Amino acid sequence: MSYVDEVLAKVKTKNASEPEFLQAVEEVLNSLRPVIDANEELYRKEAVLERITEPDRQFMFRVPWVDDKGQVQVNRGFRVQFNNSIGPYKGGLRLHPSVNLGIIKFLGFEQIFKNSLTSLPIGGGKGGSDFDPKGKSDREVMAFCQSFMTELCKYIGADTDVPAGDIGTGAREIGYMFGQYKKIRSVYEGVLTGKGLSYGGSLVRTEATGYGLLYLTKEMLKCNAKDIAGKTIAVSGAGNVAIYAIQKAQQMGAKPVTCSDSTGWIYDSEGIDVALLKEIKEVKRARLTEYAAARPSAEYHEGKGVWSVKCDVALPCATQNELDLEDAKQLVANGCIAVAEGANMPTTLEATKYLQENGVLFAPGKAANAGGVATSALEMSQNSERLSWSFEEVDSKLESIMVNIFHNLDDAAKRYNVAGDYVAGANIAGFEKVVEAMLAQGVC
Ligand code: NDP
Ligand code: 2IT
Repeated sequence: MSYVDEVLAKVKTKNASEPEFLQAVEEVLNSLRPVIDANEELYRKEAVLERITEPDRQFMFRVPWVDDKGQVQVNRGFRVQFNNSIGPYKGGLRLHPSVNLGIIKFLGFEQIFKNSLTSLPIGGGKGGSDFDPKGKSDREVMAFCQSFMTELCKYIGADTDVPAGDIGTGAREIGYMFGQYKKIRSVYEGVLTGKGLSYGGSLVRTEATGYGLLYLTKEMLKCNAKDIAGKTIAVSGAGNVAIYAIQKAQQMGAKPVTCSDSTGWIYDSEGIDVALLKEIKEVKRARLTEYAAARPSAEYHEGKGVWSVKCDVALPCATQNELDLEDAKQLVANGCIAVAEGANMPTTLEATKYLQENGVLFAPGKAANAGGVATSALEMSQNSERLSWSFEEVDSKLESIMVNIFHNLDDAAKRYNVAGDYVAGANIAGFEKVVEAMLAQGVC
């Protein structure tokens, strides 16, 4: 049995109840076969794959807090520190009722390779809780965040592990968590990224994931003799990543016509009105029905359906496994030429295969959405030197990081004779650097 198959079998046995984690490991290990096969003896002896698929450590803890009625509520908190071979653990905190250990592990595992691709010194980690911020008062969110950080602060630090936002964790939550960390530890340090601009945040961090997604998509299209300008774009999600992806796509002369949330989706034949979307989602924290009510050109549909809209480019920006085989078939039938993942693992394995086999350019999340964590690393640099860079400076660094990521994965795919397979290219390029560091540091 090949080394990859042997490790895949072991990982499946050990983590049988974690389907998302198994899906992520399967995708990465399968696409690493050319590299592993070329170094099989060394990697087997050094147990490289067993080590990289097992987190350094994982924390699970009780998060008790008091709701507005005086009732005590209990959530479960997680932090998985996956791999710190190339830098302190770095990765977001997801607050969503679906969160469990397997989901945090899949996100932490992806983060190892994503962070490596940024070319910045950050390791892989992820955390979160099954707490649902939706419908909670600001006081309830604060109570949860303070309780969550009361435990989490034991395991993190500016040179140890630096969390950030993800689904359900935005500027409000990061602010409450930062305040609690500072109070308990009495240290003012860059322990979180995505902070407010008045207390150590970086310009462009809010926009970074969506903007970065478009910088990479534009470069991918350009290198395949296509232009982003004039393209019709289908976007899913209506949160941080989706909003700024839509904004940058418009700035590039493309026309995003959809967005979605967990209850329904919008088709706007005139193109999405970003100011209206921001008002509804960032200020009012309301549903997309309000968007349709305010825009005569918009239709609201219940449930799922964004991928049925005819588009040139699809940008899934909501959550994992939101684009399945049926959706992929529909996209191909409608003439879609490119899919770039703003979310983490939004495309199922079957759908990815179908899209690639049908000539659709496919940029995987660990490359395409790396602009968020890359800008987090730039926030860490600014905190270390106690300076703040201008919007233009951070934005131009972000753009060059995304362009470099695309060329690194394109080159890696070509080196291993899988030209155009950007999934393999991203995994190979991300893996090579981490493994070199792991081997140099011995058995640890
Ligand atoms: P937000 O919480 O800001 O927005 C998430 C959006 O996706 C909302 O519109 C939400 O709808 C929708 N959504 C979430 N879960 C589901 C679900 N189970 N079914 C349908 N819709 C859902 O999160 P972000 O925009 O920050 O994150 C989106 C994706 O991007 C995630 O996969 C995240 O891991 C990834 N990502 C985020 C980065 C960041 O910097 N924020 C960086 C890199 C990747 P509703 O409001 O109704 O729940
Ligand atoms: O998935 C991700 O890369 C994020 N949620 C951002 C992580 C970060 O540390 O900025």
